[in-house]
Amino acid sequence: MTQAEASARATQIRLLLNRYNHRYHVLDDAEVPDAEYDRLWRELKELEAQFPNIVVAASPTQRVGATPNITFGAVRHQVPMLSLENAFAEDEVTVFDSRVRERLEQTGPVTYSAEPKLDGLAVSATYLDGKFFQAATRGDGETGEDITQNLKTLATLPLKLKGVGIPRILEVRGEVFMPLAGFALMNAEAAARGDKTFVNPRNAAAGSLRQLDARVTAARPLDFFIYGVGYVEGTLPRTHSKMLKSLQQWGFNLCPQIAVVEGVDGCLAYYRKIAGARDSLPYQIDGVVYKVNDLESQKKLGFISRAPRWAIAHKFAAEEVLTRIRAIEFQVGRTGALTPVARLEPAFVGGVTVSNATLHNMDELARKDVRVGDTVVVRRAGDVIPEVVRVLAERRLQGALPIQLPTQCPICGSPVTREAEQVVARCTGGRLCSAQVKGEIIHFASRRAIDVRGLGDKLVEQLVDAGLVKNPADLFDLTRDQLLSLDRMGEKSASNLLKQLQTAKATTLPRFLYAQGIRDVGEATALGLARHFGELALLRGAGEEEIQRVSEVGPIVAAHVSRYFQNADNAQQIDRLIVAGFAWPVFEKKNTAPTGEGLDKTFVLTGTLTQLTREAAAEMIVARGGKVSSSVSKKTHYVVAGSDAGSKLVKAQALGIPILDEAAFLELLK
Ligand code: I6G
Repeated sequence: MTQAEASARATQIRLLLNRYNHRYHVLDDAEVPDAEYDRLWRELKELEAQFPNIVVAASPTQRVGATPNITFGAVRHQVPMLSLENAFAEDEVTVFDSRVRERLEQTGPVTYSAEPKLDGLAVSATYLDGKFFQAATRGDGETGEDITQNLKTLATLPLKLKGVGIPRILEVRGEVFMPLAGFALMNAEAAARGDKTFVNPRNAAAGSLRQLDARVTAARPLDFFIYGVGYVEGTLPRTHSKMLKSLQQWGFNLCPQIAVVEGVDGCLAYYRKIAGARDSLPYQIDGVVYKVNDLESQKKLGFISRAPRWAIAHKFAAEEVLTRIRAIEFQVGRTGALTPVARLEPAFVGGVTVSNATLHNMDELARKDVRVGDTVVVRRAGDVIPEVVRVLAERRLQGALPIQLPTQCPICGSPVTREAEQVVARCTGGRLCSAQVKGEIIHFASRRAIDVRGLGDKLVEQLVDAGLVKNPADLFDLTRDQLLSLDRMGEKSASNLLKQLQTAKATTLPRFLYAQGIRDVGEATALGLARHFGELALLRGAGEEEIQRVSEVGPIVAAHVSRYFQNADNAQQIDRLIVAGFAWPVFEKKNTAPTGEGLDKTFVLTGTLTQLTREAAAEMIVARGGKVSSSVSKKTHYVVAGSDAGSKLVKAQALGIPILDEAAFLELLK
């Protein structure tokens, strides 16, 4: 790259960063995910490092935040409010630690204070002779906005400090944030009134602090954790951790997860611990911060451009990033349902590289109006399936057209239907559609169904594409030679698979029923059917009316079940499976209806259950006339919380919704 090219690119990035900064800091309405901002910032820093002549004083890399808004009075910071260098990979933390040790000429491990990095707003608060005097936002690092009246309304901000040794002038710095529970409650109330809700707790905190009427701020659930000091006249302890202790004794609130750690290994172990606890913390964090604990060493290390050399923010992998839509395709599932899927330019998000994201269904696709070539925000948090959050409409290419539902199945060419009022569009090809056949076999062999170990999705695809298998029963006619004819299938794998197919024949009646993939018959319904009829033959001969007596089954599911067993193809398949050797222990018949009451209620399931899967629990609720919702609101009657329950549990607690553990839930269903 030439200097002219670098200069042009740098100008372009600066314009973008200034715009994003204004949207984020002044309008509290981020245009792009934080990761996109960080990426551009790093690119600019690298360009400026490579071509020092292109650096300009107004570059965002030479400033800390946004130019402050003039709505509020200006406060000049006596000591600039700096930002932190970011590290995203462990290697970068190792490099940071090596540099610290090199500059301090220290061979042994350095002691660090490790702290969560809250996702809020950096604020400074000044005390004169122990009395609260003034507060300001960070602004551009040199000058912030005067938010004295608003900060004063925070219940956890001490107006008068207590204890001994309080410096004559003390400026503390920290993060104002909105705890998740308060955020949930505030948004639930806003939604109930029909008011606009906040996108996330950070925006809510920023919006709440920048109110012209301090009474509005007072009504908002804000909190303030102190993480350091700015201008001080007086003496302080000799380490950061002891200084924090003093601040706590004088009346300030500290983040409870702060810890002192030894060396880079201590830092990384702390990072992993906090990352693991992240979803159960009552506030949002976006990483952790390591600070050299000894204040004299901090002084020796000093600053580089606009950040201290003695601290670094170790950020979590971004959960939202920008990428582009390469194509939108339709996947066909085992019931023929068409799911639009976005093919993406690969993006690193939530710690993994993602190249596909679900668009759920046509309604969702239309609502988000995703088109080929669009720049989109993609999100992946925890183990959740990656999804397209929104389109950056201003970046849409000319001529990009809305996506239409195909009229023919993209796999088999059969017509696609979509019943009135239904969100799901379906291929009408049935077993003529290879996608449905593959889906049916994958479901049949899956862990919770027949559980054929070693028969993965790829192998099923190979078997169907090679014409060796057209339905689940064909699996049991496979020969060793047929398997060996497949690509990358060796002697050992073939004989293992044949063995596994043999073993799988010893099953249970509920599993066998669930494995048939009857529409709307999940594990809980299969269990209900098995309990009621006890024997497969009785179920096969039963009419709709008898099937409806099963407590888990309503008229629609009864019709699906009865139709399934009357279908000649299905009947033949079941006969073949039984001839092949499928067998199960006699199932104890239990015709009594469940006595659970009050199940016409709305449930939210969260966390990991041990005795049953979340899907099975959901089905049991639906079968008893209840509803399952994916989000907690005032309309939720119960939240069923397994282990590692996260923000939904927090929200339920905030809204005062009854919380059931697994045992209490099963008791309710009895
Ligand atoms: O922006 C920040 C967030 C958290 C910080 C910070 C912090 O400590 C937990 N610490 C410093 C020293 C600075 N910014 C400059």
